[in-house]
Amino acid sequence: MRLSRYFLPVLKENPADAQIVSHRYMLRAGMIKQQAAGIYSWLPMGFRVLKRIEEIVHQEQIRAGHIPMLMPTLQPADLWRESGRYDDYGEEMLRITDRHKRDMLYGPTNEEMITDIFRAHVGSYKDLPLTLYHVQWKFRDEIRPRFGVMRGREFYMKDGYNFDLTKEDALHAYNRHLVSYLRTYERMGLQAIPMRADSGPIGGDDTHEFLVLAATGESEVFYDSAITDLKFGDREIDYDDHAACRGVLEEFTSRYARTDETHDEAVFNQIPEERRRVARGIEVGQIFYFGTKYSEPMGAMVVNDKGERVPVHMGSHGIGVSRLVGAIIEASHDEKGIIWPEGVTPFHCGIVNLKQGDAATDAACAEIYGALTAKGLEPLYDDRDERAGAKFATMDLIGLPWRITVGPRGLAAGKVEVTSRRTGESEEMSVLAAVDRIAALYKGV
Ligand code: 5CA
Repeated sequence: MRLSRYFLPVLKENPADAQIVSHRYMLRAGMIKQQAAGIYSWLPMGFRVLKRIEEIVHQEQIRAGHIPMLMPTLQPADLWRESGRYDDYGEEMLRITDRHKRDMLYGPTNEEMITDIFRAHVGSYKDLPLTLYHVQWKFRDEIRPRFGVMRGREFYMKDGYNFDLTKEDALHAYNRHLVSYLRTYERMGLQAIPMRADSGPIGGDDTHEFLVLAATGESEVFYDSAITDLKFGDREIDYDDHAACRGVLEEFTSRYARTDETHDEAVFNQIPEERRRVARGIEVGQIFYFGTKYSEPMGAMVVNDKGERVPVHMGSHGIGVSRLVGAIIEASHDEKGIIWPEGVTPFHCGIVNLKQGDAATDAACAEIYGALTAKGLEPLYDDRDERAGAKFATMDLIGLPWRITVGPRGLAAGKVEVTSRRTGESEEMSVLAAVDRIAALYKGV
């Protein structure tokens, strides 16, 4: 993409109403525009990041054996009357009446609808286990939408639902989700810690939230600092292996880590004092096991191997896809702007032309652009007729992890400059070496 042809409405001033850094930078970097309280348009730069996060979520879900599909945003109220949640959900549910006076709602989550799909099409234990998921817009009429996309009213969420014959199998699905979530967040450059939490309106006793530590997080968290040493890394895991998945869950949940909802001061105080941490975190996902809470009232039954009809055991598992855009910025920025991790960056590399209109400089930029594109990478080429300082400021604000700077002086010596946004360190090298360097940095990302 050439910046002169792109749509990047960067703001020079700090927006007055943005209280936290991610909200400020998302507005300043032209990623989003607020349309109503808690409702945002995703401008091209923001949309790119959202899609990259969504793609990682899909890849890791599919790797874990889960099946993608798509359910609508609008749902009939009758389904929710069956589970009893139409009345229970309260004012967070946006209720809509259509022209035939039928009660509808904008889905805040999809347990009822997926259970309806299941009961219509599945009748035998032989079709289990089954995990279906989608990534879809949700609406929760939050009383206090704030912090930009972090607590929106309309937000983008991955929600998955497992159907299993037994509680033991459903707990394996829970463990499998925990493992796949660890991989998912690490690929986004995040450490998200599973913490014992409260299940709220979704229900059930078993639930973990995944929290990214950040001073601006909305949840108060209590944990043993030893937990932050754990990394999932690139270990191979067989998602059908119950013991292996349980082992990972035990490893990542054996240390004390709880949100304020489940915090227990007496248990916490048994940890050596120097390892006790009280901090804040951003909830980027949550997994639940709730047994037959929906399958029983809604009649989602299968025939087991003895010929008996039994309700299926279920759980649901969410990732806050749009919230993650903000959470990643909270975890990765400096005073100049965003610093995107390679896994989610909107463009792989910026190209800054220091002397637009100079034949040799323009040609070298075009060569780099073409070579990166040929390697399957997406560069953003700042080909505007602007001062170098303004170009650098824009690049720093939008946070591409790598930048190639091209100017007549360097070119005379056969060199361009490759700069890391994270460290600020630059290295001079030939055009070809720069292209190879960038390509190598993205191998395996
Ligand atoms: N049905 C279950 C699991 S799919 C469910 O809805 N879980 S949830 O309520 O925990 O939501 C899943 C994730 O969506 C949360 O962890 C959070 O990251 C994100 N989320 C929830 N509310 C909002 C909101 N108002 N704005 C942005 N993201 C949100």
